[in-house]
Amino acid sequence: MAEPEQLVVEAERQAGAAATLDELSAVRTAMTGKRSPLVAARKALGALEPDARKQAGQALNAAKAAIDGILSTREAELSAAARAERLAAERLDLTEVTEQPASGHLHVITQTWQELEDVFAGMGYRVAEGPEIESEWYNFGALNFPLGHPARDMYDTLYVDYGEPGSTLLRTHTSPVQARVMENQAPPVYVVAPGRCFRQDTADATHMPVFHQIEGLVVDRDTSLGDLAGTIEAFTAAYFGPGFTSRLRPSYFPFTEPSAEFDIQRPDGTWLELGGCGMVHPNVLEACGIDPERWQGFAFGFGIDRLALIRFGIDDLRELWTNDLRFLRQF
Ligand code: FA5
Repeated sequence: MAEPEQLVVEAERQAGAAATLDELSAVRTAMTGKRSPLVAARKALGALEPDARKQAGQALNAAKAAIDGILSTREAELSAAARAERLAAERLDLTEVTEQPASGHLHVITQTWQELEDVFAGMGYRVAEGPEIESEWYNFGALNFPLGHPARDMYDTLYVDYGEPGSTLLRTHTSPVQARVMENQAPPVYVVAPGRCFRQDTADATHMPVFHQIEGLVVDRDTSLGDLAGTIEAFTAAYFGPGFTSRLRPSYFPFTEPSAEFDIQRPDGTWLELGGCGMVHPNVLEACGIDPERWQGFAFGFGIDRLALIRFGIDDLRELWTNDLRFLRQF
């Protein structure tokens, strides 16, 4: 029969060799179960003399305790290893990114629009908004275009099939926001109104049927054409930086008198027409409930899309609408 010490050594060997908890469980059955040498040795004790039985019994008890200790130590080791393995398998690292997701950015026109708002906010202007679907009154009537006046033909208007024929349209410029602001705000007024405009224009390098303008309106006491020219120049320097300058050329708009077109000169010396401007016509002030004897104003409106062309050195407006990512990613 195996000596108790030998059983302990054997248990140690087998427990050490067990690589999993299942294997260890088999070792436990073999070493301490009903058919184990330990149990067999205990059964055989009855045949011994009392003294020898006592001695052998104590040796078996000590061996059993040692074997139980070995098994539970090994069980703890294997449980820890199994747990570590499970954690590793279930690990989900939410911060681990193997491939950078594509991140977008604002479109050139949106960037330009926001930068313009910033420049004018820095000059003390508030931002105003108006509807894209406008009434004939705000787009033309309030702006001193009499019904049937040929100046209305300057704007290739897109009419909306709503209400009286010709009463509702897609605004052809941001100037109707001038009238809406003056109706609702007592002077002094310093606002800019960026927004989308629509005309029946054929798309080419400098025209699109849908485009963007930013309108500026100032109504205050003793406002002069000099203030208007100074404002355009201050804006040109603030937005484009040194090397750029501006000029006004006489022009005609029904809602301003005198009226001018303004151009920007690029560092290479070339000029590009950017927009229109002028002193707000007394009829417009009156139509909006402002006394032209007490208040004067100036207004300007220019194309945001054309501005983006100058600013980013793009040579064709249509590029901005192709949604070709290879083009758009450059800005
Ligand atoms: C106007 O629209 C006037 N409302 C501007 C104004 C405001 C004058 C306040 C006086 C006082 P005009 O039609 O010239 O003016 O257009 C102004 C600018 O809008 C143009 O110089 C151009 O930069 C831009 N623009 C006009 N039509 C288009 C188009 N089809 N595509 C792109 N930009 C355009």
